[in-house]
Amino acid sequence: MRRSKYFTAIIIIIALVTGLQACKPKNTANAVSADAAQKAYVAPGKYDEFYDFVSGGFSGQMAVYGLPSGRLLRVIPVFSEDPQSGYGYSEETKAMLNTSHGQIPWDDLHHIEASQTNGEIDGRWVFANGNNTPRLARIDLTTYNTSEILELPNSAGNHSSPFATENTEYVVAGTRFSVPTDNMNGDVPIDSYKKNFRGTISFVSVDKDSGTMKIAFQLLIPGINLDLSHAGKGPSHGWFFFSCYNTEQAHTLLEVNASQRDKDFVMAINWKKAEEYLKAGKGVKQSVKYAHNVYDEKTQTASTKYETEVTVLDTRALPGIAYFMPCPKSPHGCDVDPTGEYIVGSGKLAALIPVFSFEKMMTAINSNKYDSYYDSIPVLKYEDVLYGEVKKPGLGPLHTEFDGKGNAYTSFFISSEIVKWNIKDLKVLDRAPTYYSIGHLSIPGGDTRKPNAKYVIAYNKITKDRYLPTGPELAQSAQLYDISGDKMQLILDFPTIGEPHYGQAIEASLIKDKSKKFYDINHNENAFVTKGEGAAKVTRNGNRIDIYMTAIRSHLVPDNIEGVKMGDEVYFHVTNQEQDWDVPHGFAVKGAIAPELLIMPGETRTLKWEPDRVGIFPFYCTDFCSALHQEMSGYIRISPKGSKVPLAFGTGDKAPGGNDTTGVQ
Ligand code: RUQ
Ligand code: CUA
Repeated sequence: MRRSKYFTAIIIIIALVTGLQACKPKNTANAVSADAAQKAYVAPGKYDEFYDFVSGGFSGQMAVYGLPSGRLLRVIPVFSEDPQSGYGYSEETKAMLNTSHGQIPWDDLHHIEASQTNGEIDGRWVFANGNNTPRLARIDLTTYNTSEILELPNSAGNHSSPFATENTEYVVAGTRFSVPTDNMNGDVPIDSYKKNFRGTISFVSVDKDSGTMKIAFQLLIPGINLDLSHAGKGPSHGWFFFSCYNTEQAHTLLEVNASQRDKDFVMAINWKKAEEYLKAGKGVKQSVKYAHNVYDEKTQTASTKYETEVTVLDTRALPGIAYFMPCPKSPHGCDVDPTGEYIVGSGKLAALIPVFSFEKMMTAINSNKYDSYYDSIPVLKYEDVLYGEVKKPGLGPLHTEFDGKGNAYTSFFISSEIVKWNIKDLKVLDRAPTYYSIGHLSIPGGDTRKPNAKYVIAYNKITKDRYLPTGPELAQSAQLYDISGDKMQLILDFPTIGEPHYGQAIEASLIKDKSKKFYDINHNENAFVTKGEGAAKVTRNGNRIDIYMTAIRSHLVPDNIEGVKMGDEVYFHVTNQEQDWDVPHGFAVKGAIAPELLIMPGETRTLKWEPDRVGIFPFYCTDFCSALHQEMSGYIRISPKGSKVPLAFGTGDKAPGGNDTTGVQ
C-alpha cells in the first residue's frame, strides 16, 4: 500500500531528524580547554588575521567578522534595504534592487564565494546568491559596497550558486527548483512536472578587470533539483560538479517523494565542451527579461539595464556536456579537493560519504561506459567512478572542505559534529562536536587549490542553551576550531546575524591595505554633487525641489530652507565634504518615510521626501561626528500650496530673513 510506505518513510525521516536530540552533545563548558581563550584572543587595538565574510541568510545581508576574535566588523547590505546607510532607499542605490518583478528589497542570501586567480583567493571580490528571486551579487572588497546585482532568467531557487572557476572566468548558478522556462507558457498543471519542468545552470562570465558580470550562456538540464556545486581545479579545470536531488521528479511532499531513490546524482558538466558548442552556434537564443544593476563608482549611482536575451544550450540534445554519477542519497554538498582529483558528495540521508575520482570518471567517459541514460544524459556506473567510501562517518553529512594537507573536514547536521578524515585512505581521524546542528563549515581557502589550514569554522543552526535566552528567537552561531594540530580544538563560539549559511575567510593581508579610506571629492561625478559650500543651492523646477547640500563638521549648508510647498517633491542631495577616513555624516528629516542617509567622505547621497503637512521640519546629522554634532542640524519650512513665500536658503548670515508674515515680533 502506497500510504503505508509513505508512513514508514516519514517515520524513518522523523527518527533521523529527532536523532538530533539523541546525538546532541553535552554542554561544552568542559570541551574548551584553558589555552583556547588565548588562541582566540586579539588584544584591544590589534587587528585580526582573517576577514570572515558570512552570509546573513534570510536577512539578505552579509556580515564581516574578524578571526580569530569573532568580532563583528561590518554588515554589508546586499539584497536588503539598509536602515543604516539608506542602501536600497537612497536615490543613488535604489536601482540595485531592481528585478524583472519590480524593485525587490529582500532576498535570501546563502553562499559567499571569493574571487580566485590561479585557483587561489585573490581578495578582489566576493559573490553572493539571492535564492528567492534569482540574483547574483558582486561585492567590491575595496569599498565593501555591493557593486553589481545580476538577475537570472529561467531560474527558480538560485541555491546552487555562486561558485567560481579557477580564474573566475565564470561564476556559476544552478537552480534548486525546476520550473517551466521563461519563454514557455507556464500555465501548466503542476503534475505535468516531468513533461514541462526544467532546470538550468547559468554561466556568468566575470570581466577580469572590472568584475562586470554577464550571462555567457545557460545550460538546460532535466527537471531535477540542483543543490550545491563546485568547479574542478587543476586536472579537472574545465569541469563543474553539481549535487542533484529529487531525481524522482516529485512535485509534492518532497520530504518523502524525493527520498525514494537509493542514489541521486552528482552531475558533471564539461563547460569547455559547452563553450565549443556555443562557438559553433549550437546555442538557442531565447527572449527573456532580466535586470542588470550596476553601481558606477564615478557617478556613485546605480542604474539598471533590462536585458532581453539569453543563449541556451540543451544538455539533453548536445552530447558530451553532461554526465551523471550516482550518489547516495539526496546529496547536499558537492566539494572538490585542492588537487582537483577527488569529488566528495554528501548525501543528507546517506550513512557513508562517497569520494569520486576525476581520473576514473574520465576513463569511463572516454570508453563510453555508461550504465543507463537519465532523460538522455549518460549515467556512469557508481563503481566505475568511485574512488572509495568513508564508512560510518556520522549522521547527515552536508559539506566538506579541505586543509591542503590531504585531509577533509565534513559537517554532520544530525550528529552535530565535524569529522576529519584522510582523503587517501578514507579513514576517520578526528571528530569534534558542534553546538548544534552545523550546516556549512569552512576553512580559509578550503574550497580552493591553496587552503590556509589554520582554522575550521562551523556555521550552526541552533544555539538553544548556548547564550542568554532572548525570547523565542535565538541567535544562530559560528564556532572556531584550531586545526593546526592533529586534533581539532574548539577555541571560540560567537553569535551571528541572520542565518550564517556559509562564509569564506580571507587572509586580511590580501585585502586590508586596499581598503578605501574615503572617496576623492574631486572625482565625484554624481549628477547632484556639491563641491564646496559656495556651490550649495536650492532649485525649483515645477514641483521638484533639489537641495544641493554640503555636510562638514559641524554644519549643513543650507541649514534654513523656505519657500517649499505642499505637493512639492523634495530631493536632499547631501555631499560629505570631508576628505578624511572614518568621518561619515548622516542625514534625516522629520517624517521621511525612507531611512536616513549615511554619507561617506567625498560621497553624495540623495533622500527623496514628500512633505505631508504644513509646518517646520527639522533635519539633522545622524552620525555623532564631532563634539558639536548635536548642533549639526537645520530647518525646512513647508508652506501651503499656492503660498507666496519665496524660495530662500542659507546658513548663518545667509539664512533667509524677512519672510515673517505671521505678525509675531
Ligand atoms: S545550504 S546547510 Cu543553503 Cu548551503 Cu547547506
Ligand atoms: Cu555630522 Cu554629526
